[in-house]
Amino acid sequence: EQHYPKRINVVDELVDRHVREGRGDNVAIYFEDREITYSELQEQVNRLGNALKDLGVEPGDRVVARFPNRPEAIVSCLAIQKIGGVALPSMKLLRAKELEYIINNAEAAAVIVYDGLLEEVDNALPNLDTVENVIVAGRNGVDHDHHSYDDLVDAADPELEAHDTERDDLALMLYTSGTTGRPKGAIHTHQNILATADGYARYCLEPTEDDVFGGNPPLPFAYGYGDLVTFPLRFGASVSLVEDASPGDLLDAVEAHGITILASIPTGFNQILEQYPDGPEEYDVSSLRLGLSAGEPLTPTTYENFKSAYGIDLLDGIGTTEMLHIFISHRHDGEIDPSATGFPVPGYECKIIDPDTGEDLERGESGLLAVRGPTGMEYWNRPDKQEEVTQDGWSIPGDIFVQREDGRFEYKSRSDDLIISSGYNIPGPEVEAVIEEHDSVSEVAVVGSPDEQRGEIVKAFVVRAEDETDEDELIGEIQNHVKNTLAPYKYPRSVEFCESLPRTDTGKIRRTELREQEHA
Ligand code: 3SK
Repeated sequence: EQHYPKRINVVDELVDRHVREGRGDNVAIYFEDREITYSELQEQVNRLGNALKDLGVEPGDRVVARFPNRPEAIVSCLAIQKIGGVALPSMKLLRAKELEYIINNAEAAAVIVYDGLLEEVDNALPNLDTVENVIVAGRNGVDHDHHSYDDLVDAADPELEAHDTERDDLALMLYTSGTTGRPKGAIHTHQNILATADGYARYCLEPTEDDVFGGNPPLPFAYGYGDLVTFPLRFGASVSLVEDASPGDLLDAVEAHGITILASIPTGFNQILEQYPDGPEEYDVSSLRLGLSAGEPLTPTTYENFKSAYGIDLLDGIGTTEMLHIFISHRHDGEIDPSATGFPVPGYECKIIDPDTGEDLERGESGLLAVRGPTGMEYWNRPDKQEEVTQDGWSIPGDIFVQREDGRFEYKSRSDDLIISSGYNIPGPEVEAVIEEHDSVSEVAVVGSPDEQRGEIVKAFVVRAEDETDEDELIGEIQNHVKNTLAPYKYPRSVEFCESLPRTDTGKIRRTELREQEHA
């Protein structure tokens, strides 16, 4: 359990403390060929924080930071938090209409945006009710009549004391991309942010000052915010940022910056494997000690293939935007069983409850996962949702899990990914993991498709790997492979080939879109 003093500012803990304690010359951020030390980071944060104050940004104000994975994204979030504001990082793929909804819902006072992403902000601007200042960063020569980030920072005072915030003051707001409905703002306090590092990172990864975190989850994704902002800075380590990371860019950064902990989602690791199946000959990746995977369940196939080609474990974990980071995982030095997600992260309790009655279930029985710990589900201005997502102080993220006899939690599906066919409960992701093992399959998503006789049947959308197998023959092979691996009723009665799968900004498969398409 973590105990934080009542008055604490997360930026004092993540940046100022390192400078005070003599680590100012350590590298905090690697980006392209630049190295930004903790002292330099502190100065940039201070200058931007003072500039925001001069513009009238007050403690408690929400401020949007809209950037690709660049150093200004980190500086902006930290500057906002240091003056007591609430950072609202925004996904770069969001369009004007989506931005408009989020910014108005959050009643944001200002927007800091990278010039390459300005267009959608400008398109939304006429409909933004509360935004008083737009600050534009970047040197791409984009014409605008907003404040210039560089000019503001150059003119501002480099000294700034962290605002005297309380541990329960809001510091971060992340909108859930959600697969249905309007996005909701998940809210997090100064101590929630620290708790992700002092729980999951400290116990499962054991980082030291010598670690270099890197990878490609976007910073506005809670998973990316933890892996690429909170964790490196909490431990006085470094982060390597890569904009728009292809497998080659990522491996190049591993070599150039000496990344030790590489974070991605399963698709990211599969893309690396596809391009460099036997490990890369042209890059030296010997610095790597661990890979982190979340966002989608990691299949044993990807785990094994990555381990044999790259020699490192991929630590799977489950978290949510609302819980801020991972609450079930293995530990880097534990016995990793890739067919399970792992154990509750220290500080969290997890249990399985009956979806209908809410009663606790026994080990071995699958049901809804309930979680309790130092972070919890809470939304901005949505007290109505609170009852839906919590029960007696437990958060209910909406996942079906089983706790095995050995204590490990094994993911089954989202509660809405359960396919019910002829009375059988079939978790789509379980079938996906098996289909993915077939050599001719590159990606797969499984959903329920309506059926007169069975209620629903299992349907697989398959992106083929490059090979010559005849389509009908391949369908038969996939079906037989599932029948031979799982209970035969789980086999996909329907298989459709497609060019690509629909995904959210964070790379999750939009099964809802496929499901709705089937039910239309
Ligand atoms: O999707 C996940 O597993 C996840 C992990 C960490 C933080 C946030 C999310 C959504």
